[in-house]
Amino acid sequence: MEQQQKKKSILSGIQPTGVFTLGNYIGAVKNWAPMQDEFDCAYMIADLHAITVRQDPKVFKQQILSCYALLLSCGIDPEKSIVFIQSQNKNHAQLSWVLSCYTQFGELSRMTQFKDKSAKHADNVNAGLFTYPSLMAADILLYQADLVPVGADQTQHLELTRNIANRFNGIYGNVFKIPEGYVPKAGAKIMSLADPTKKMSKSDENPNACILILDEKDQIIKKFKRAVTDSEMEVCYREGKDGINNLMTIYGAVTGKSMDEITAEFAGKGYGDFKVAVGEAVADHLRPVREEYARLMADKAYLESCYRKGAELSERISRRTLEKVMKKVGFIL
Ligand code: ATP
Ligand code: LTN
Repeated sequence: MEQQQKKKSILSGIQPTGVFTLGNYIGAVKNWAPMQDEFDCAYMIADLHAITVRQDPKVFKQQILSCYALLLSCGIDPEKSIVFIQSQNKNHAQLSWVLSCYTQFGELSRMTQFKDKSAKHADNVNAGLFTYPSLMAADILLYQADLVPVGADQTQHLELTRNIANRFNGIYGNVFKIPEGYVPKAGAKIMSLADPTKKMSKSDENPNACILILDEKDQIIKKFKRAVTDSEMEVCYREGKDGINNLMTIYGAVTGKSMDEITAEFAGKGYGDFKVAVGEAVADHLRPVREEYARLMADKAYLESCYRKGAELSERISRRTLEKVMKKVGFIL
């Protein structure tokens, strides 16, 4: 008899630091929904990670719920996947502590996200910001994830996760599955519309720098019209044309068109026409997300039932790994 193969497992997360940007969407969340049929998926709101930057309690609480609703609006189905809020499963914080004792100071010091964020928040370079990757390693390793779908900015954290897992396995035997990153070929790094050499980020102070996935159509078009490009006229993907390359990547991601097709479509047309077309395509693509979000936010009881179930399921699955780790290290269970 043919043996049934166990599905590969996936874990990924996103911080509830604001409405998702088009970067979060194209680089990460958009790719999560189609994986649900092929893999065993767990997706989480990384609220513990988010407090490495100071959050206002009232706003934060509201944002955690609204980001949870956004995940569902982007097609993550709580009937197919485990969709949970990180802080509601205490195993994450516990494994994170253990793993931080198997993570070297030197390794953490090399993380570019730590360097960037400590420069940006110079008045609050806290220990959590520094040990952030140990918590991320715990998130992933607790679920024995095979694949971790993320944007390009997270590959360094993933590499560190693999190193921590290998180090731990080297001492105690095969405890952790070694995860692979799953970074999209196109769109892994969507750039800021105001400065196309910088990544688009939720926490950018300039509202024109990023498209939020709940922005209205006219807002979206206005932001694209203002997007920084170059002084040439040709819509084509070429080194040095950061602004245009970024817009082409975005247009390709929401329409499925290749760079050659886009170049042909806009041959002889100016940047103005192209920018409006990108804005319209993005707004049309995001319309169902906006509509589903409004519907879900009007049904708080449903949302609560989903995250409660997610917390329970994630606790049950992750407990197995945590207990194994505790036993291996020598704790009394
Ligand atoms: P913050 O600005 O608060 O640091 P962020 O916008 O970088 O947040 P995260 O919650 O840290 O968002 O990231 C969620 C996911 O989105 C990660 O997989 C990350 O790699 C991806 N991502 C973030 N920004 C981009 C981007 N500009 N392009 C592609 N993927 C991105
Ligand atoms: N650090 C990630 C968010 C995150 C994550 C994870 C992603 C927290 N835990 C586990 C994948 C797997 C970020 O996007 N900044």
